[in-house]
Amino acid sequence: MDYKRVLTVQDISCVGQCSLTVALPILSASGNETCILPSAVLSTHTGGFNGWTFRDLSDDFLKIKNHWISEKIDFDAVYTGYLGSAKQIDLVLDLLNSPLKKSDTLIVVDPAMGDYGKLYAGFDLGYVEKMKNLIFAADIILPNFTEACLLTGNSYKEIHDIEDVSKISEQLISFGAKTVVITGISYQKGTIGVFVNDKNKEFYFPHQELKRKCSGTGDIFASAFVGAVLRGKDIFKAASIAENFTFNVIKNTVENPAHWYGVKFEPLLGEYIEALK
Ligand code: PXL
Repeated sequence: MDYKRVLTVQDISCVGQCSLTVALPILSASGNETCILPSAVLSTHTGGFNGWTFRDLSDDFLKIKNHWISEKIDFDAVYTGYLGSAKQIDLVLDLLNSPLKKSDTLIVVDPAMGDYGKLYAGFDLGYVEKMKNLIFAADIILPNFTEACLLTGNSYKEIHDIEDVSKISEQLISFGAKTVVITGISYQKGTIGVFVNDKNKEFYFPHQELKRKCSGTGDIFASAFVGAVLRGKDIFKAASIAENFTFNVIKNTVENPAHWYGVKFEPLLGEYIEALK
């Protein structure tokens, strides 16, 4: 079995089941060595809690990067998620131009910055512009439909048109991304799914839309997808494994309104491991 070393760069939201508290267990469950570079530490995520704390770790970022370079460490894959500021996008770009990245290192970018038609708290259009530079550097990008619209200047809709989604994915490819995977695509009420365009082929994996919207599902999908790709699955198989896992963890949470802040993915990690076999 392949055993890859992946670096994931995103925040630690101490409570809230998103970013590193999701990426680390899922990537480890995929059977790969998982290294982390925390962009910031927050007491909770910003999607529904009030008065969260935020410590920017940009200063540590450079020191950590330089130490790794001096130790001759490199990575088979780099996967970025929520970054606290436009400055941190520059730091990631700098990291991708360093010896930490080999010529064949896979770069996966989840431009985590919005959902349901809106930017997350604390982000602005300057951040969106900056994110385009990271898209340019990526092999695979994993925006949800909101992020895909923000990046391409299209307006957000809840029900999507097949031709519009295809056109938006082409626009993103024209920005430099080699493969575009857009989550949260709904062509009709009651179904939702993931759309993949790898330049040669387009594919859509739909499933039933569940009643409740849950936070953190983009990070679950992205982590499960990256883990599957690192286990040698092709982009389409990886997207379907990640989509099934995401659907099942939402189903596992949906009847529990007190669990509004994230999804109960941990009891289903065994299913994910089985799906990778
Ligand atoms: O990718 C979701 C996410 C990650 N990190 C933080 C967030 C969110 C979504 O709201 O606030 C801090």
